[in-house]
Amino acid sequence: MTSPFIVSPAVAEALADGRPVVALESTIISHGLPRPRNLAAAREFEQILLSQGVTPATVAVLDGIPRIGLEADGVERIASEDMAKASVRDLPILAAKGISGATTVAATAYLAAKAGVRVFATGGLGGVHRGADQTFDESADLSALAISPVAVVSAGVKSVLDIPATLERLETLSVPVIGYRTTNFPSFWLRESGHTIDWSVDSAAEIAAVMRNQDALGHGQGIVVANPIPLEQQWDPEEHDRVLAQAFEAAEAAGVHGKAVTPFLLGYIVDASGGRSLEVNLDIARNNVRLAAEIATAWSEGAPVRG
Ligand code: PSU
Ligand code: MN
Repeated sequence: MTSPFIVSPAVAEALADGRPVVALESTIISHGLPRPRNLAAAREFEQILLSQGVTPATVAVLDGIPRIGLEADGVERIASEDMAKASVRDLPILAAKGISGATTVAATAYLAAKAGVRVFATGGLGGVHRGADQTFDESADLSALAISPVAVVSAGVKSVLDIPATLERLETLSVPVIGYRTTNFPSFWLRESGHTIDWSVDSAAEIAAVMRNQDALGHGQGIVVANPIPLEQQWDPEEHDRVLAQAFEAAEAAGVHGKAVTPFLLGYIVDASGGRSLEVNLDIARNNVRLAAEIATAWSEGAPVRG
């Protein structure tokens, strides 16, 4: 059988030469950012990597075929077409039907790892939803990281989710959670969620050393690298708290339940913040892309197993 996915020539050459590569997800472009800002953002994330000497590997499913690394037209397609949101379990279905999909953190991490790309930048991770004790709504991002050896740089999870439950599930799944220069797990728009994690690192090289030791131990999990947004770029905490409280009240008043709650809240938050949450969202993603580039560079330089 031929390969079930296509690695772009630029990514394949970089991997073969041992040069740094960073994977980028497409759901954030297709579903997480409004048009036309999303196309500009997709191009900008790739450009940031290139300017740091790193090959971008934006991941998406085009006409059924998972792609690790897109050409310019592929980037345009994820930004302009109405694509399915594709998690790991959707990949074989999209393949059989020959249709396109924007990959979530779960599917991006899974495909990146299969292709040998070991570092991935995103904005926020999916996690355990509030009320999951009733709905069982927990993102497959968590279970995918349990089987995908990729270091994922994110700014934690949005406070619309259940952050302590998300951290508990990552513990159960044996996925290391490492704060970049912090032990306070970030809550996406804010530097600190108030929930502490056990470990922090001070440098990209240290994360590469953790990856190497994880491999040496035969541990096939990913790593969550929690990278808080710089203080001067974070959303004003008072406005954040006020808008989130309003959003939860509005969801209650509108009688929104179950899986509809999160999209409702996120849509409400963007509108009620007058676009401010969106600008912070973009700064978060840029910041994560830059750190991922440093980690991929350290990884490609081949640090010794013991750091
Ligand atoms: N969190 C964000 N922005 C996003 C997502 C999560 O702050 O765009 C996207 C990511 O692609 C993530 C997905 O993988 O949502 C998780 O969706 P679900 O909860 O349906 O698994
Ligand atoms: Mn879900």
